[in-house]
Amino acid sequence: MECTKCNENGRTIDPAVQELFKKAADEGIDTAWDRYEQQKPQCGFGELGLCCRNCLQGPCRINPFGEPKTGVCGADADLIVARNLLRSVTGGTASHTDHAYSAVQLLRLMTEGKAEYPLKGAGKIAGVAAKLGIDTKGKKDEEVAREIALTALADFGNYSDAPMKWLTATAPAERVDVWGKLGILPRNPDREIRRAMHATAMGVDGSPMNLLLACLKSGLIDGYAGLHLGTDIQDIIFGIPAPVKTEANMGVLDKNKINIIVHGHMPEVSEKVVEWADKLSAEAKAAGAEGINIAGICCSGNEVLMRHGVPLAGNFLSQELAVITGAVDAMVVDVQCFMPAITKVASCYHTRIITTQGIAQLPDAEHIPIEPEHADEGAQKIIRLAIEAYKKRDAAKVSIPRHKSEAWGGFSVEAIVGALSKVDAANPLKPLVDNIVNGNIKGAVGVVGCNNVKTTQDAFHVELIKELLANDVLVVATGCSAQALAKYGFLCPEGAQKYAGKGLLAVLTAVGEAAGLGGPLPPVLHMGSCVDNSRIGDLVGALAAYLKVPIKDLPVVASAPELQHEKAISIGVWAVALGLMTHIGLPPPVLGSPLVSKVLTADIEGITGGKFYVEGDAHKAAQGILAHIMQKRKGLGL
Ligand code: NFS
Ligand code: SF4
Repeated sequence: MECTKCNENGRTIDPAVQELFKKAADEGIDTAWDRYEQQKPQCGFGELGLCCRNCLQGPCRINPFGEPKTGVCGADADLIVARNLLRSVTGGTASHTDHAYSAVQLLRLMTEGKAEYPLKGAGKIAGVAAKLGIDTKGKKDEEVAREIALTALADFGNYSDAPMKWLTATAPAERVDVWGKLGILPRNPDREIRRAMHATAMGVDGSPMNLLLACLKSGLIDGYAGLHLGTDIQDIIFGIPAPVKTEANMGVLDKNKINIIVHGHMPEVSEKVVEWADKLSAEAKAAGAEGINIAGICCSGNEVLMRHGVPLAGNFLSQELAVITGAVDAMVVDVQCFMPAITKVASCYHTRIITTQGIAQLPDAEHIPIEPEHADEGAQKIIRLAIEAYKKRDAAKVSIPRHKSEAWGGFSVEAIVGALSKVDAANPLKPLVDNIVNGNIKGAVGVVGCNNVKTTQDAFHVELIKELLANDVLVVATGCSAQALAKYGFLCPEGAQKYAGKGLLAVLTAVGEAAGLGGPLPPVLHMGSCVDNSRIGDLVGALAAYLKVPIKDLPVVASAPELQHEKAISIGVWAVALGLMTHIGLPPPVLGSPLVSKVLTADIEGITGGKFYVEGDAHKAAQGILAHIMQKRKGLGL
């Protein structure tokens, strides 16, 4: 791995991306980093959250150093910041919830025989049904799956004041109680999202504190109607992930094959592309290629990595560079995190950009809908378009960096508990807890989230996790953070020897050997996409239940070092509501309100037990996280 210092302009530590920057410069192609330069200086009012455009009397801006102190309507800095924050959190929540809703609709159509997807996750059905109180006796899998889908849809149609069922059924009872007392238990997710938009409109909620409580509620919708519901339903449809070996970074692209990148978030798209790439490989060979190679970017990549070991081309900021290799024949996108710039970059090559969802189209892309009822037809069209594009590939423009690392994925809670049960079948969590108690493992960190052009790509993920692992902290990862760590060898067994402290290494080795891996577990366990942060929530909840303490008392911290998307903010709010200290590497636009900043980073700890911790330096963040872990250990008498 190259160090940050070898990267003079501070854009990325990824050697493959650095190599492709040179190619981009030679070919005169701009990337996100160039466009970021063109944006500088970015608006100070916006950065502090002090700009309001919620009515046509604005935009109004608050001067943090003087006048004006209010907008035309009298809204002050605290109110404007709180309103803007609620809109951001709710934007993230809407993204996750809409994604989850698509999965639910697919499952419903499957149980009506109307969708071209087989049910692959029968093993998940009983557990989810039990939590929801659905009787499974004498029923076929499809029947129970249908009841599960209808229960989810009932949450989305809930017109009563009862809280949404997915939350009360899957969140720890202690938390449901805390949230109930705060009056923030969400009812129907759609209705609450509507309420948040209404509350933030001109002349409605003027109380910053009330708006911050609404933020917490929005975070809970994200956690349960978005993440938890999404993961449960996707596991039922596509199967529960199990440990699988693959590779990560641009070197996974193959110049002799037709390269198709799946990018976005919806496994109903990426799964079909993977399926039909295999079925149509003869057509690829007839076109002169050695076969079809699928690689992932962002969470679509994570979904098929977790379930099929599909290799990873890169994370969020790598997306344009993947096209710049000249070796990508098609990039298939669905929703979220693909940059509109991608079609412009693709226009310099033979690469076809294919959109698949009605709500997510691009002017210069090919639109091939992937819908439950006709998914096979759509996927075949996509593969054939990629084959056609391949025939036009210009070999002179192809340059694939050789960099890649071995990476393991597939660590669902079921897989982790499965590995631990090889050590203690009767009591799988006992070995983990015993090692936390005896100090071999000091605590655990879930590292999640994006890349952000404002920080050196991957550097924060890597430096932070290196230091935590060396200090015997168990690390699980999702999203583009897991992808960052995958590229530098943190997700393979050899990484354990290299990065884990002595105590942690002993545990990883004992569990890995008991589970038949013939060596240690990887030092960072890849738990999936960002929606799969629900898996981390479940694991933490199970640990708390085992120890009979609230989550807030555990030596566990969440971190999103390079967060970018509104979704990362809404996940963070959910983590804080769960009771976790949540580190973020750069602040959301709230610093214009001393009140909001103080509530989020301090006062809220007295309410949920969690809080945000903002630290932009990797070493300082690691030290802050370790100090918090040691303090929580002390609280538990360890
Ligand atoms: Ni999460 Fe996954 Fe990546 Fe950030 Fe985007 S892909 S849902 S939002 S950028 S981690
Ligand atoms: Fe200005 Fe108030 Fe309108 Fe916002 S809602 S734009 S602060 S007048």
